Amino acid sequence: MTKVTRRALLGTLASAPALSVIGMPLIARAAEIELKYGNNLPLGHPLNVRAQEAADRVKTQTNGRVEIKIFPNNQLGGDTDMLSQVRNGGITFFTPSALVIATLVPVAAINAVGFAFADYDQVWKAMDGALGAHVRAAISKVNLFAFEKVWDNGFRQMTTSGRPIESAKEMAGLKIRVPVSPLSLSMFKALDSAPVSLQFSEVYTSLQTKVVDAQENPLPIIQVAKLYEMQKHCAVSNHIWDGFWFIANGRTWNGLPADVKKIVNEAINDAGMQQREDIKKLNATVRTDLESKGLSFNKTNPDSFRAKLREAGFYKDWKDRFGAEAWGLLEGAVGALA
Ligand code: X2X
Repeated sequence: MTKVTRRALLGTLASAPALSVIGMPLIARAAEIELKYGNNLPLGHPLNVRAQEAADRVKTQTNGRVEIKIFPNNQLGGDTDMLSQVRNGGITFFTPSALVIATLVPVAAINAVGFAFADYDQVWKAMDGALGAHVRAAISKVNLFAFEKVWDNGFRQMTTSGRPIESAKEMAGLKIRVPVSPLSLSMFKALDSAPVSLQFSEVYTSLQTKVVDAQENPLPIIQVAKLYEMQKHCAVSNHIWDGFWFIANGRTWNGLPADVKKIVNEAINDAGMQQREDIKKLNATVRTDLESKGLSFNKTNPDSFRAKLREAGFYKDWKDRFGAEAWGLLEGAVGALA
């Protein structure tokens, strides 16, 4: 029998019909460049749906040269683990929430200052404008590349297994899970709660085992991660607007050929814009769905929360921590805060 090189064999198989006579499925050519992307959300979340579309588009537009492999739902570890992996190049892409990347780039939490944004118009103007640019520049200083368009997590709401929260006074002593985020801890302490920082991978179990009684997240997350199964009440507080920065390891990113970078950049940013639209549409229906699953909703009194935060020195403290420049950009977008 003549010797067949592996390349020739693959060539033969690739030109054969999908199910060849010898019964082997078509073997696709392996991509030259394989890039791993890890995230903390279940597959059904728009972030994963649109990221997969971006990955497919990249594969097509590079004629199969570049493959982005997605590892959703904390498959590669929790938020803190993935943040170190994207720093050391173990993975190329990660989408940390602004709250979480702030453990590394403190100013990135600026969009999460309590009760800063009134609505999405203010959010996108700021994040697609000077405030977002300021944060991306800070991210680049730790050798990470941040894509221009921040993806939407949403306005965060509080859920509890015990009594409902209507005003700031019900926050006293509340055992509430918050992300691994100095700003979230500080804010819930200022509200007299007992916040516990946990990675998202641990939230469902921590509610189930009653390590905590409450948590706070945008409604699409409460829906997709089934957190409603462990909670009774949802307080519509809109206390933080949160987004996901799509980031890349700086070395890997800079080492990619220019044409590949351009294709990936456009695919990711376009997908991000579509993901924002998905969340917008979801926001119109998600409450009714969660109500049908047994979660009861109530309004809150935002002024009581703001007053409590002001009294506790929260705004003054974070103005000092973020610095005058960043704070000025935030206030430029939302008006005076402290
Ligand atoms: O961990 C959370 O609560 C989540 C999913 O919103 C973030 O990634 C910050």
